[in-house]
Amino acid sequence: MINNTTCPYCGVGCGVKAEVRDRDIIAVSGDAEHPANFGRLCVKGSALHETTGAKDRLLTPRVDGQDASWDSALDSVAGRLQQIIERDGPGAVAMYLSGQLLTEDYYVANKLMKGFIGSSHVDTNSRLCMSSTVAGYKRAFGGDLMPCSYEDIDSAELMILVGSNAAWNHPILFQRMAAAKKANPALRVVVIDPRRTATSDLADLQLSLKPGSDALIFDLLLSELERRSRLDTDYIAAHTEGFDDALAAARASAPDIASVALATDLAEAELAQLIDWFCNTEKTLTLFSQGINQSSSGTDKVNAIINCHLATGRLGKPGMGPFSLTGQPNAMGGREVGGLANQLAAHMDFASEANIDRVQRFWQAPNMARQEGYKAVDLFDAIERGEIKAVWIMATNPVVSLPEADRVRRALAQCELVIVSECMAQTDTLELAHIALPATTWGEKSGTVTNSERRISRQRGLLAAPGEARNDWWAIAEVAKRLGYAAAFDYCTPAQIFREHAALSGFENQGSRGFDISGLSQISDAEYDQLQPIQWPVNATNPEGSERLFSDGKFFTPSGRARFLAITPRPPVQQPNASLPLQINTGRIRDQWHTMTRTGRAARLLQHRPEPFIEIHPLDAERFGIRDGEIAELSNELGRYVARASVCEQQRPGEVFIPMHWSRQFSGSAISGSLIASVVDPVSGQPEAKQGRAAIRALNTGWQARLLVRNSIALPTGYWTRVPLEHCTSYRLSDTGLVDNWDAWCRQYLGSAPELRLDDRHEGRYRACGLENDRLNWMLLVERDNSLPDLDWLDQQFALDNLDIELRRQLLAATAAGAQPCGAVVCSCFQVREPNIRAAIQAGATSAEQLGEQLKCGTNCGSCIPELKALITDEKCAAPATEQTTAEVENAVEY
Ligand SMILES: Nc1nc2c(c(=O)[nH]1)N[C@H]1C(S)=C(S)[C@@H](COP(=O)(O)OP(=O)(O)OC[C@H]3O[C@@H](n4cnc5c(=O)[nH]c(N)nc54)[C@H](O)[C@@H]3O)O[C@H]1N2
Ligand SMILES: Nc1nc2c(c(=O)[nH]1)N[C@H]1C(S)=C(S)[C@@H](COP(=O)(O)OP(=O)(O)OC[C@H]3O[C@@H](n4cnc5c(=O)[nH]c(N)nc54)[C@H](O)[C@@H]3O)O[C@H]1N2
Ligand code: SF4
Ligand SMILES: [Mo]
Repeated sequence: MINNTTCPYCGVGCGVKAEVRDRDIIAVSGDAEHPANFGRLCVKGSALHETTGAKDRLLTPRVDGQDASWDSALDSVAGRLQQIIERDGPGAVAMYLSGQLLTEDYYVANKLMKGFIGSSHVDTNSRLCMSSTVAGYKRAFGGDLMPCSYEDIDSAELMILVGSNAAWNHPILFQRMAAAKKANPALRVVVIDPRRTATSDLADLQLSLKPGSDALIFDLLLSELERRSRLDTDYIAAHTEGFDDALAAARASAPDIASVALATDLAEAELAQLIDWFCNTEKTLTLFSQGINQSSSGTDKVNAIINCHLATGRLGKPGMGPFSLTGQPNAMGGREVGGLANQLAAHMDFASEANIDRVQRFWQAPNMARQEGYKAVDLFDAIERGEIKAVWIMATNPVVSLPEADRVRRALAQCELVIVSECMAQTDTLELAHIALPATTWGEKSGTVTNSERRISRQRGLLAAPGEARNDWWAIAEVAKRLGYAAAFDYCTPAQIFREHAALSGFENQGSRGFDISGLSQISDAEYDQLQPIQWPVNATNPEGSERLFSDGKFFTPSGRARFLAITPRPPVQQPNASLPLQINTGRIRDQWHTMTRTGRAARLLQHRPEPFIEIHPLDAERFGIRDGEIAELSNELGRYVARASVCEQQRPGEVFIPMHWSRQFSGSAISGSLIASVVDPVSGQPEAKQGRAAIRALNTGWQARLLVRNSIALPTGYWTRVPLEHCTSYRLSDTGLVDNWDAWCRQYLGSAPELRLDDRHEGRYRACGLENDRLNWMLLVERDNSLPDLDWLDQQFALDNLDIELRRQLLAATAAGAQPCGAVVCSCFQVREPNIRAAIQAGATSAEQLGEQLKCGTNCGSCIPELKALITDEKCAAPATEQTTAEVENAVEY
């Protein structure tokens, strides 16, 4: 049977068709009718069916390390919470939620905490993600209201991507941008990012600015708009307030192009080009994401962007507007229910008594929280101080994703009561739980999510929950009942919760709040089941939803006018200095999702970037003695991060880029948050995760090895990183010092002496296999170079019951007959590797299209196309001036 549902990864919110057979999702494809993706899926979405099922799942509740029944686990949660509330008051209890919960889960959690337990210490990982945007929109528009629609991409004439690597992080939207550019060659694309990324591939203009200096550019744009008489003075007069102050501030901080060029490290000509395009292009879309938000002045940056759109009246119309690309599948839904500690519910906050009173009456709440709670960083500080005694963490992994990750770990380790609702069996945070509650996840749970363009879509439960896994909303409601609030939490279905949420959005609204889905508050269970993707608001005025907000020039501020904000740009707080000379930039890679708890299980998603890395500029590599491919350590007063150095020119000298994904489950010390200080934006509380600082040193390892094992092992000290394969687990190991006796090493760490071995000291090569009943149990390959046989082939050998002589010989030989050449997978959809692509280029392919025709790479989701193009350029540069002979080409592709 084929069912419609929604992808649980990024905020693009693609519609998915899932084919269910024998209680399993056997295939997924894009939903051709879904307006977010029209049938396309990126590689993460395409691999969804590979990450479902009971393997590696948390399957039973656990209390104090022991398996427990749900009944007793829920009794423990309620009993221990009650005890703490009675002893220390409701303020001693907190919840830490996630933009990956469904709206229904989120609504129930928020209601329990803010209305019934009476604590507003409910925050969410959206604090680390979108909170500066929320604050910026609220300041400008009087509500957290993102005005645009994906279809604006189709008609835009200038797209400015600021702090967004959409090619990797919003791939399907990026494909839409690429298609728009193809259809309209006049469309200009500007990428503002200190780093060159896959997104830069689409750029007509790349501004590799000094980290954190974005607001200066937008202040400059504002003052230049005025200087060149390109303001929409009618719009400013009719629909806005605060323009004069904003202009004065912009002029003061960005007096002219020359001074801004100096402060942002950009060329005057580059800025002049941007100004020229911005001044002269009505249909301008500014798309921004974490390069703007994750900053100690993120809110101001958001407003600096919005100022330019207000000054030109460029919002509320097709093809234009300040467009925040949300990260998580339901970041938007969390904002709608009020999941942040400074929100109350349904876009009401604690600022007005009338709102608090309104929500209290709607919920019939006995213990209404009356003021804002702690934002994420403050919340974990309060846990560390012992002020908060109990925290319930749901669908997020804070000991990896929060700044000062090591301190967060210590704080949780000493917290009196840590409850973790999680779907996977092993996560860094789950290890610290007193009570673990197994949650259903994608494919099993039902509810709604809202994507970046305010479009509400259904996720549908298609599979039976494995083991004892239960829906998060159910677990919260059960705890609420045990705390004595049965009547208010008597939910049987997500539809019931959704109707209540929709009703609250319309409750005494009368046009005062932009978030209004009261048009959905009466839908029947059947209509909820069939709900088609729809953009809010959905109410009497917009029964079919609405693509765009503010078309009428009316805003939700007290005056009904949009507000300009006077912005004085501030540099990042974490500035490199003599002892911590490098600026650290952190972010995402194409095939992994956050802390890898799910995407880290799909072997094919770990082949593009199988290891944590440090991207460093050649000049810095030379300065600090770092060699490409060697293990290096970044460190500062907060912690350390150890990974493989990748010397490349994408980032500016003095800056390094590290991925945010690796946790202790996948590598020894590669948590980026360990290096990031808890510096936050004063308005939004969002941490400055994009600008850390550290020192670097080469670890000068004595050996490097790959280890494949059937069963898990206790790892030696030193560097390690793990890739789960189908039949075994693969590790890369490395350490300082030399091992004299590898046989003894195998006995110590792998539990048995090698049965097959090749010890070629001269070549620096040692290969050994441990067998059990003719089956491969482990294999260790210590090599000086990286000329290993293909991992897939090695993995297959673990599936065999009987290793014949020929295979044993091949295992020890340098190359294996059945093995593909090694090399990173560039196209994950079709598993096309770099050596094959290079070979095709050397054989004559000159475009990504030709490569696609020959190898299929880039023909599904397209997110590897920028890399295909980069390889073509790279090969062109590497090619000798004369024509290569066939033999030379063949030589070049021998691996
Ligand atoms: N593959 C994949 N996709 C994802 C996710 C994932 O984990 N994996 N996560 C999702 C989530 S939750 C989110 S929030 C989004 C995030 O999506 P993005 O915001 O696109 O992701 P990041 O890689 O964190 O950061 C974007 C860029 O900001 C740049 N940057 C750093 N400092 C500055 C600066 O000072 N100014 C400017 N202009 N740019 C700067 C970085 O170099 C980086 O290229 O992605 C979503 N999509
Ligand atoms: N240094 C640095 N740090 C960052 C960032 C950065 O760019 N740099 N980005 C920040 C951003 S934007 C974000 S969004 C965060 C993300 O950081 P996290 O939210 O910590 O990351 P996830 O790995 O998505 O964590 C989600 C957890 O929920 C579990 N889960 C999945 N589905 C369900 C479910 O239905 N129910 C329950 N109960 N559990 C479920 C998953 O297995 C996983 O353990 O990281 C932030 N931290
Ligand atoms: S772009 Fe990829 S990860 Fe994002 S929703 Fe679509 S399929 Fe999922
Ligand atoms: Mo995010």
